[in-house]
Amino acid sequence: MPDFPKRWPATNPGIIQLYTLPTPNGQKVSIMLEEIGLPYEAHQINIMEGDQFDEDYLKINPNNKIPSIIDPYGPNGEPISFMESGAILLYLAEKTGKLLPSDPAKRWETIQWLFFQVGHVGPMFGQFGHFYKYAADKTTDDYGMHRYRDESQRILGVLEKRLQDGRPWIMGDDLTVADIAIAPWIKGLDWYEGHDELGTNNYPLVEQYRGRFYDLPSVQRGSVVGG
Ligand SMILES: N[C@@H](CCC(=O)N[C@@H](CS)C(=O)NCC(=O)O)C(=O)O
Repeated sequence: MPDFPKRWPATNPGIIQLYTLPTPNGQKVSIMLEEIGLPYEAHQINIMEGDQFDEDYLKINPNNKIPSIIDPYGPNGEPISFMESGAILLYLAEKTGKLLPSDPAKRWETIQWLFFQVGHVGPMFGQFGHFYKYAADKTTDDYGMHRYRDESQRILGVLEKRLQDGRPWIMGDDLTVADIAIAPWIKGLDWYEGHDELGTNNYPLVEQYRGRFYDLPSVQRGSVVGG
């Protein structure tokens, strides 16, 4: 059995252990687990209280962030633990053969959109939220907020264009890890209360996409895990 962080003991050490909080990055993994139907046990890592710096937790997530997982039965039946939600989604998709197309071209296209979220959507929306809401009283200079607002708008435009042919999901008719990664970040914009500043009503297809995603029962269950 792997070394579980002592502060968060596993009740059922034979199933996947998830360390999380229902932020967009956290939701990505809990929604994935609900959608693919793998049994798991969730532990709340309260990043406002500094849980992410716990010495044992740093062994599975040296970057002190949520989410992380431990799979007691990883490759070759050996335990594996790791960080980075995009990597976790790919791992779980490969483990179960779900939410990642088997056709190579489609598979790589899906991975491309997953990386688009990891490299652009998350970091840019997150920085917009920081400057617009959380650090609004820390600077009188609008430069940072405007830079990340403009970049977030550009990204919303890319997604709007992708959905223009009427496809329900990023890859077409089938839900994939790309949606599991992207949609929680669209939903996450609510927290920043910056819809007017971003002009999100200029991206109606993205808004409908988000609604479609959060109507799924697996998403409703997964999006509150760790709260
Ligand atoms: N690229 C990482 C980002 C994870 C991340 O930024 N997590 C945030 C919450 S959404 C966090 O744990 N912050 C705690 C901290 O910065 O100390 C992933 O996708 O897993």
